[in-house]
Amino acid sequence: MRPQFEEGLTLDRFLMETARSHPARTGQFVALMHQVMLAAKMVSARVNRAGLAGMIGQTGEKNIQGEFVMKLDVYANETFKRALEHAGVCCLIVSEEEEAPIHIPEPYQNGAYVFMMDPLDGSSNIDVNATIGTIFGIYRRVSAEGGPGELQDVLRSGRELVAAGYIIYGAGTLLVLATQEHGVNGFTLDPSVGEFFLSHRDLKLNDEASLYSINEGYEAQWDERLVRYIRSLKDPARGMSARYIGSLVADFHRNLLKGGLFIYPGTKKSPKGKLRVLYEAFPLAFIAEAAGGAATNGETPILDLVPTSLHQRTPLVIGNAPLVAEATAAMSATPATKG
Ligand code: AHM
Ligand code: MG
Repeated sequence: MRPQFEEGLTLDRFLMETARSHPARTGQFVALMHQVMLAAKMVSARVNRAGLAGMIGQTGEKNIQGEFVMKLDVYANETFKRALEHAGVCCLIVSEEEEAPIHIPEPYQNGAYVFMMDPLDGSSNIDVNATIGTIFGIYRRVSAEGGPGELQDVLRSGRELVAAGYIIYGAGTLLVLATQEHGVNGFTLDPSVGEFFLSHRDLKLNDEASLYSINEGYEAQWDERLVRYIRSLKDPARGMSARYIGSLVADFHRNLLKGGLFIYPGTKKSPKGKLRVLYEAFPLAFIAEAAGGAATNGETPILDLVPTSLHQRTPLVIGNAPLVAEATAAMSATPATKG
């Protein structure tokens, strides 16, 4: 049975207490999470004064996905990278902002973990002060300890994740962490003391799911079955309502708390959709399953995928399990033949 943690517990103490129950502990996971907390606090502080500090706006460069890089994306990427490179806890880092895997530079030591991140998700929302976040997933390495990490450490099934989480920089800053053993817990940053405190204990998706989230602006590019399914959700008898921010992390978090369905489908133009397997879909699928929900690409549970490249994309259907199952069935139903 899981220990019951009281609200108000710091993330620091939560990590130490949960690590105690791990027979094979090396202290590296706790040390890694300390670096995540440090980077999260630095990015949170910068997000809060982004307008003042001139961080809003674009650097003028494009990133590897061909999108304009915002200044805050660059800052978040550098901050998380530095924090993790220097602590001797990672052997490889994968970032949305960098095409190649990031190896640990000399003279720092290689550690036991692989860290995958979208350092600042929802970047189109930066300059309108809407909620953005950092998404991360963590593997334990399979290659030999001590040396640099290898591609086999990262191109593997999502089922092998040891932990995943996200940090939301919104009205407040919240770090949500999911592990196999301790489920999903949320910790809110109190900026006046610089600590994350347990505020959302053992999160489970709300059963009374009445929200759906999809970018309906792309309806003309959808498969007809998806068009019909989304229309069916608008039947007043279903009592559903739409919410879509355009920051995956914020859309997911709201649906986690309120219950709902998020879909970023493949389209005629982009059959694999937009979202990335390793550092967007995998972490959120891991969290969704740990919170009693489900995630699929329409055919396969997301966590069963085994990516073959670092920046691979996938359609994503995620949220309450009954809604995910319903959506998947509707989207894969044999199209009616025209008579
Ligand atoms: P980003 O990682 O560059 O911010 O892009 C991913 C974002 C997600 O946060 C969000 O779900 C999606 O793009 C929104 O895309 P769209 O504007 O096509 O609906
Ligand atoms: Mg993103």
